[in-house]
Amino acid sequence: GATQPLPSSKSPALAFQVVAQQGRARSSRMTLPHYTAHTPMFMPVGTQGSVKGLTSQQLQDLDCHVILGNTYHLENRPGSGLVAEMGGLHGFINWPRGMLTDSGGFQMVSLLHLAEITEEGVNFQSPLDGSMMLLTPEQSMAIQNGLGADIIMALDDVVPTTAANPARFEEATHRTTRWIDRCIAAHSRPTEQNLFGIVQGGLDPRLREISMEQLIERDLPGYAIGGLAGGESKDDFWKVVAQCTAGLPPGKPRYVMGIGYPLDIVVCSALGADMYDSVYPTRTARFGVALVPEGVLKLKHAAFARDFRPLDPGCACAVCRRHSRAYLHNLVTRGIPSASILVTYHNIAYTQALTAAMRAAIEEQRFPDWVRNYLRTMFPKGD
Ligand code: PRF
Ligand code: ZN
Repeated sequence: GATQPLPSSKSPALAFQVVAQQGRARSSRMTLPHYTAHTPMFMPVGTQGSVKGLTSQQLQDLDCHVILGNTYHLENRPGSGLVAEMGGLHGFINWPRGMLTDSGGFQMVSLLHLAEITEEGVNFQSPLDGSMMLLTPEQSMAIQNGLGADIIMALDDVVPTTAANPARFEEATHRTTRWIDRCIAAHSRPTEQNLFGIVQGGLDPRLREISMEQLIERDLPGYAIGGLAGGESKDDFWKVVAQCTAGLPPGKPRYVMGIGYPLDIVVCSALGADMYDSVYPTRTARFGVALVPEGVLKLKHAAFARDFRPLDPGCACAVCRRHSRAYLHNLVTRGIPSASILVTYHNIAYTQALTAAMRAAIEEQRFPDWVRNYLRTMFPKGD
C-alpha cells in the first residue's frame, strides 16, 4: 500500500512524524529535546547509568539514539540530587542523545520480593540498609525531573500477567489511571521532558480497553504498553500488543516495555509498535550468547573452538570485522572480561542493524518480504 499522511503529535518537548507506513508497521522520526530518534528503535538499558560493557562513545558509534536509565537504581546510588548537580543524566554519563527513565515501581516489584503496593505508592525495603521506603507517583516524578531524561515514565501498578487474581488486575488498571493524574500534577518540567503513560490491564481485553481510553483522554506525548514480557505465552502477548497498537492514537509513539528478543521486536513492529527496551541483548552477551539471524550462538560450545568465521558474516560491526568465533569461544570459556565487552558490542550492533533494516524496508514498501525472509532465516524448517 501507498503511504498515507498521518496525524502527528506536537507536544512541547516531542514531535512525532510517521514518514512511512506499510500495513500497520511504521517508520517515524521522533524529535526529542536532545536528539531526533528514528523508529522502530531498540533502546539499550543502562541501569546504573552505564550500558554494561560499552562506553558512551561506542553507543554513539553503534547508532543508538536513546538509552534507558532506571529511577530506582540511580536514586539509590548516587542519588538524583548529585546527578542533577552534574547536569542531569546526560551530563553524568556524558551522553548527548536521547534518554528515557523508567519510573521505578516495576524494578522494585520485579527485583525485590518485599515490595508491597498500596494506594499511596510502592513500599519496599531498601537493599542498602533494610529500612522501609515508599515510592509515590510524586516522588518518582521529582526524581525523574532531577535526572532530566527526554522521556519519563508514569509510576504504574504492574501485576505479572501470570498472576491468578482477576480482582488484582482490575484494581491495578484503575490505580494506574489514578497515579497518572498524580504524575501529571507533579511533573514540573513538561516543556523539557515527555511523560508517557503506561497501559496496564493484564491479558484482559476489557481492562486494556479501559486503561487505553483513560490514558488517551489525558492526551500524553506517548504511550507505553506495560505488564508484558512476564512469562505469558507468545499468543497472549501478541494479542495484547495488537489490541493496544490498534487502539492507541496513530500520531503518537508506542513503546512496548521490556521487549528485547529480536523476534518480538519484529512482530511488535509489524503490529505498529515503535520503541523497545530490554537488558536481553547485553545480559545474554555476558553469558557468552551472540545474536545472529539464525537465532543465537552459545559461544561456550566446543563446536566453536575451530570455527574461524565471524559471529555473523552479514554483520558489519567492528567485532565481526576483526574477530572469529574461535577467538571469542576462547575468551568466553576462560572468563576473560573482554569476552563480555566484544559480544555486547556485537549484540547491540545486531539489534541496531535489525531496526535499521526494518525502517528501510517500511520506507521502501517491501516490509512483508523483509519479514518473510527474516522468519525463513530464523526458522528454516518452517516451524
Ligand atoms: N511498567 C514499567 N516498567 C516496565 C514494565 C511495566 O509494565 C515492563 C513490562 N513488564 C518492563 N518495564 N514501569
Ligand atoms: Zn557483529
